[in-house]
Amino acid sequence: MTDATDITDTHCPYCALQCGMRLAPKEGAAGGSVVGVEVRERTEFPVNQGALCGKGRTAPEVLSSAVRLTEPLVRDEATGELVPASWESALDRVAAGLAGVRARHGADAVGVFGGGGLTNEKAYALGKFTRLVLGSSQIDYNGRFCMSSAAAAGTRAFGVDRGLPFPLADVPRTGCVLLVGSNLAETMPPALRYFTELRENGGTLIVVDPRRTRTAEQADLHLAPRPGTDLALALGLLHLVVAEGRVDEAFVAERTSGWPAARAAAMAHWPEWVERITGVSVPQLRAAVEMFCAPEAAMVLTARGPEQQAKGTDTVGAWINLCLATGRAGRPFSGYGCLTGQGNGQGGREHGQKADQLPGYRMLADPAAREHVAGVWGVAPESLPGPGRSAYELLDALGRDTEDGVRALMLLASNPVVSAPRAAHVEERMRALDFLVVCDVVLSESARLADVVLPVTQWAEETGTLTNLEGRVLLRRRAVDPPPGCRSDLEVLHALAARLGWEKGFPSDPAEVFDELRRASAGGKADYSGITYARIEAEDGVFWPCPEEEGGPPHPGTPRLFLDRFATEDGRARFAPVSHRPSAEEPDEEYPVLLTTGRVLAQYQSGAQTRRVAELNAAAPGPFVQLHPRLAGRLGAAEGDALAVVSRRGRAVAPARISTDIRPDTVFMPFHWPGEGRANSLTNPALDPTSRMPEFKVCAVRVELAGGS
Ligand SMILES: Nc1nc2c(c(=O)[nH]1)N[C@H]1C(S)=C(S)[C@@H](COP(=O)(O)OP(=O)(O)OC[C@H]3O[C@@H](n4cnc5c(=O)[nH]c(N)nc54)[C@H](O)[C@@H]3O)O[C@H]1N2
Ligand SMILES: Nc1nc2c(c(=O)[nH]1)N[C@H]1C(S)=C(S)[C@@H](COP(=O)(O)OP(=O)(O)OC[C@H]3O[C@@H](n4cnc5c(=O)[nH]c(N)nc54)[C@H](O)[C@@H]3O)O[C@H]1N2
Ligand code: SF4
Ligand SMILES: [Mo]
Repeated sequence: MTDATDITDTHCPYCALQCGMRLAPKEGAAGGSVVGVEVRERTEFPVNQGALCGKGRTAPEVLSSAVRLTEPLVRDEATGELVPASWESALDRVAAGLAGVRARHGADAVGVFGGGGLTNEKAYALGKFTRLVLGSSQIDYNGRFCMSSAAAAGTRAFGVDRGLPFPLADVPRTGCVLLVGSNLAETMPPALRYFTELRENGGTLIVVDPRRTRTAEQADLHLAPRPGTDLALALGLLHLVVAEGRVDEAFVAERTSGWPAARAAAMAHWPEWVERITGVSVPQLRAAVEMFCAPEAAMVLTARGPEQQAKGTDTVGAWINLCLATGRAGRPFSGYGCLTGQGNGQGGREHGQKADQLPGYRMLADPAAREHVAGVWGVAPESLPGPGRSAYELLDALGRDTEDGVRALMLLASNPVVSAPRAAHVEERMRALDFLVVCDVVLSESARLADVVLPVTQWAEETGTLTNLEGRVLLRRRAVDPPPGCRSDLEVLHALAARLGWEKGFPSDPAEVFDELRRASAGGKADYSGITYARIEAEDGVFWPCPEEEGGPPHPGTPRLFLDRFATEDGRARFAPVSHRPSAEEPDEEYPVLLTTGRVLAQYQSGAQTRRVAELNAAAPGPFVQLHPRLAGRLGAAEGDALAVVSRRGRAVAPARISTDIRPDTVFMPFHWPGEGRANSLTNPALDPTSRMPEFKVCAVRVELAGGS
């Protein structure tokens, strides 16, 4: 990396809050940092107002050549080792690898797996590359593991899916927030200020989480259901809303459809039954209903807790039903929102790397959508492949010796060896591939399995747009030069396209790609056509939809959705007639304990980036098993003892962390580490029938002393 010469305003590489930050040249080496750039506050950026968490503050350390890839690597056929190679020979090998598999097994034998951390430009180019250059339908991405259940439920209810339908700044102005399965004090720390401000304004916060987290500690009311029972909980609350006469009948009549069926379903779920299923007492249910219904406005926000379930779509639907029945949607300072996860978790799903989608949140199966996008791409609509497999199904099909097996994979911006459910199986499938190419900034656990590893540039070294959890499109600007051996993902796609016969159509300049993305998204649900880099910079981001207006003043963007009408055909929000069902795997004699998984403050995702930062490793050095003293007592386990957690998929070993902050019937493991303590060795790949989300948040396990401790 060469030193930054200017002060540049940009954004954090990590989560969906996309905190604004200022990068400046670092003066002298006295600070001991390994790179010549330092992070400064950017107080005028509205979302985080200068605040950053430790991950964002230390992000420049991952720019250092010391921890990253700086030259292509190819697998030496003789020794089996990854060895340095020139860009030209590495790219030739990738083109030959992909084309060879296609020639032998057909276009759908070549798969692509992307990531929600990719910029809009990259996600767009990747989807186009897969469908045109590879001619394959087999593309999906890690966002499927993230907010796909909320996306499916949001689309079903409102006709469009945007994380929050309002800016975060609306949170302190509502009366009550029901926060379901989000530990934002650890996963988006600067956002906590909005909830603190809410309470200072006299509003209330209800947190639903099986664990008493740092977020739950801030709540006026903490409900701690058994993992996997949020659907029953939401139905129980709706039952009480009806029984207590708190339905907003006028709102239901004017702005919704489907209430009778949803009402009937809720009435079949008695509070006493809900108490038995969830472990949340009837008085607590009543208290929650009172708190939620008393003020004039209220919000329900969900995150991965209720979403990463094999019934995540229905579960989110049930929470949306609660908003609709009480008139808490489509009105100022009221509504349902999903806290998205990755830096571009929102935009990453709008521009075509999802198996069933085309740019602008268009559906691949919709003839009009195909025609529009094919027009922008200059191809015949019939030449576009149809929808492909979802993320886990794609990973599960890798290396399969069948008609429809996927024999070659191009992997960008994800590390499934650590982060995919039933990870040992996924790792085995990846090893069985004929050809694997990985583009990454570091040698991740997944990159280690590749035939070719291409070292790419990252956040501060390149320009691109991202869409944060509010639907605000942001410009992350280049602040420093990349190491000479690295190329951007767009340059990689450009070079590969050229080798595979597409000299045109894959520019490596992000501004040029964005211009095409605008046209491709025009008229779609996520319409970006009125957004330009210049506008984003001038306005601290622009909220989609923002169509380009012919003549007249430019469209202002849409910070708040649904105030006049919902985005369904008839303008009404749709209730979902949902009923409770058990988790895919319930505890039994052999596997009597529930496992849930999630995050800790100092590590990010598979840890590929944050495990390379000393300060973060000191704060969160490794995996652990959080368990209640009562369960620990039964096992004879003391703090720090090595525990073996065993599920039908596999076994993981990590030290005990004993705490009354978790239910006695549940253990929690963070998923940031590979190896022996890998939580995903245990998780259940049971999929939600609609969103195809795996059940990361609940499976049955046995816990025992690992011995030798
Ligand atoms: N520090 C840090 N921050 C991150 C990330 C990271 O890896 N590290 N990743 C980013 C990304 S991509 C995402 S998606 C977000 C995720 O952000 P969050 O959703 O806040 O994170 P999780 O820890 O996965 O899950 C939240 C909570 O759900 C609870 N939970 C578990 N099972 C259930 C259940 O059945 N029902 C309910 N209601 N709750 C349950 C867990 O106890 C946990 O406290 O964070 C983003 N920010
Ligand atoms: N058990 C359990 N498992 C989970 C979850 C859970 O709650 N529990 N959560 C799931 C969720 S919500 C998510 S989002 C996934 C996330 O898990 P992953 O998909 O593995 O995400 P990351 O670890 O962020 O991987 C991103 C990779 O891309 C690289 N990278 C960074 N920037 C770029 C770039 O610009 N280009 C390219 N080519 N590469 C880049 C990074 O170095 C890293 O190796 O994990 C899922 N897995
Ligand atoms: S909260 Fe998210 S965006 Fe903000 S500094 Fe931390 S990781 Fe980066
Ligand atoms: Mo995520």
